[in-house]
Amino acid sequence: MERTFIMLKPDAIQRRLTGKIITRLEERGLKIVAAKMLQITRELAMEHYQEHKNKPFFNNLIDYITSAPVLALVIEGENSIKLTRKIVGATNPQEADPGTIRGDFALHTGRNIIHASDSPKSAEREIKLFFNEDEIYDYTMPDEKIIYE
Ligand code: YYY
Ligand code: MG
Repeated sequence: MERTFIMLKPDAIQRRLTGKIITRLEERGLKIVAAKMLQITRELAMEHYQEHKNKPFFNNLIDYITSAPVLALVIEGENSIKLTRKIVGATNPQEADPGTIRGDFALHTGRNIIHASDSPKSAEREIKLFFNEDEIYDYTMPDEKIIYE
């Protein structure tokens, strides 16, 4: 089983979309193994988005992501990193397919409501940045034997 890092950004919380977004991940068969609401510090935001530090949108991105609380989650399931990126949709919501989270709920790249790790390396790094090992739960769901072949 693979773990990935998801974050519902401030606009997702402000627009009361938390339940709808989490439902999409759960209904697909993915499992929540950690969850935390927090208002990100500028320091953590800059660390999380370090790969973009020289991009023109970096300051706006940091302002936005630190502006109000977010919901950080660790999601587990087979191939969860790629699968979650597909469920989330393209970075620019105007290019995201209908049926994806961004394609159904967002309009602007700078307000694209959700983050999802893009590779195993980022997932590992981002999970560590937001969660201690003892905040991540190892448990089984009774329907796992039905969902997986
Ligand atoms: O991984 P993903 O969130 O889909 O996109 P990234 O290319 O990693 O960019 C991170 C984040 O930065 C994006 O979700 C919105 C913001 N951003 C932006 O505001 N303007 C851009 N041109 C590109 C990205
Ligand atoms: Mg990214």
